[in-house]
Amino acid sequence: MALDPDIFAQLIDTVERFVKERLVPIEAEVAENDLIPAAVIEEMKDLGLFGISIPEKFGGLGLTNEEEVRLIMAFSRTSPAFRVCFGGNVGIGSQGIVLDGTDGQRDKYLPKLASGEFIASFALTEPEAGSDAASISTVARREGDFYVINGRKRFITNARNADIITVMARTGAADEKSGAISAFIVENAAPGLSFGKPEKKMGMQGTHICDVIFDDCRVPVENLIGGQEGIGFKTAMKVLDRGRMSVAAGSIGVAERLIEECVAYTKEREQFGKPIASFQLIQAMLADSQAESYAARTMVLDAASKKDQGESIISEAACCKMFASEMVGRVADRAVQIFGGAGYVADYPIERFYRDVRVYRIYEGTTQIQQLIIARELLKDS
Ligand code: COS
Repeated sequence: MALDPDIFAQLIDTVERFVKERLVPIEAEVAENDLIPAAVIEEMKDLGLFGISIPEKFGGLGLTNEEEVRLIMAFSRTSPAFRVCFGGNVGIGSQGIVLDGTDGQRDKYLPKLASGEFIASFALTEPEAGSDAASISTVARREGDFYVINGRKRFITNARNADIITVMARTGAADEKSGAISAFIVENAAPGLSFGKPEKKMGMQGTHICDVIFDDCRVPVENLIGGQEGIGFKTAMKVLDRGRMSVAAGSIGVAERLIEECVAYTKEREQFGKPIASFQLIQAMLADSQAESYAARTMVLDAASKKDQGESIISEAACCKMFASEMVGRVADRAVQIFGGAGYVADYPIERFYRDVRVYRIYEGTTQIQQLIIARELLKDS
């Protein structure tokens, strides 16, 4: 159920102030140190950000889809790295349990995820299985009251500091595709679990990704999500539908921030004796960015409200993820162009945002995978 509009407006106001006063001033420092200060993460917990998508009865805010994307847009007018702190708890790390978990799994994990006491991560991708997610080769073999997991996951965000990881593994035959995949909750203390080295990335400093290695890793049978083998691929796909809306909303927040930076810069920077904002070729770039960002905002709000009305939004979520992530790539590129040399050097935030947003077109399904999903939904027999 939607929050009281006044309470929701207050929440957005608080988030906007937190972003402006607390996060924007430390963006450069976070990127430089590749670390988000622990005190800032605690403040995010106090704001309730880790539990926005978790139902109230488990201690979360239980926001509607529309409220959630509005909040993420407001929060994302800063380095995208900050959203990653709670992104797993709100999206792909927790939603498997919210959507398909047993009552026992929900009772055990959701309150801790909602408060931020536990950090959640999501492990689907493997060295040989990226876009073709159904081809994963990590195996979970039942042995009495345990599953024994063997395999390797790749590029897993927040894996090292996660308390639980939602892991997709094969419980059926190797030649069977999606119907042979199950999802597990793996706690960080599970025997046989280890991590690769943190990868050096193009952007998003302050967030870390690494391999997750399962070497006869033993997981109790009660941690099989939904208590049923073979439904894990569908769980992962449903979780990704939701995650893709978050990526789209995040793209819009960053685009709006970049447009704001561009407007301020063009009014202040003078060439040929006047502010560059007075030149129509500059205005055209500002206008294109504004129109595209507004289009993305409108489509994300529409898709979220459809979801709140109980409609399936598989195609809409893919459209939003594809359009918004490509949009912010273009907006960031124009921002570099508008700032010129100042957009290429690290004294201004533009070059950092340009690198940060590049991953939006890749993770949680590449643009090309979103195209496949949209076309599949269009062409399937009704
Ligand atoms: N919600 C519910 N069920 C879904 C679904 C969704 N969004 N998407 C697919 N399914 C179901 C299908 O209906 C099908 O069910 P049946 O077997 O009962 O018919 C099953 O899942 C398999 O679907 P499909 O045949 O479409 O699977 P494919 O192997 O063709 O793969 C893509 C589909 C390419 C879309 C999938 O592999 C994908 O999303 N890849 C990208 C992975 C990704 O985003 N990785 C990022 C990792 S997290 S950073």
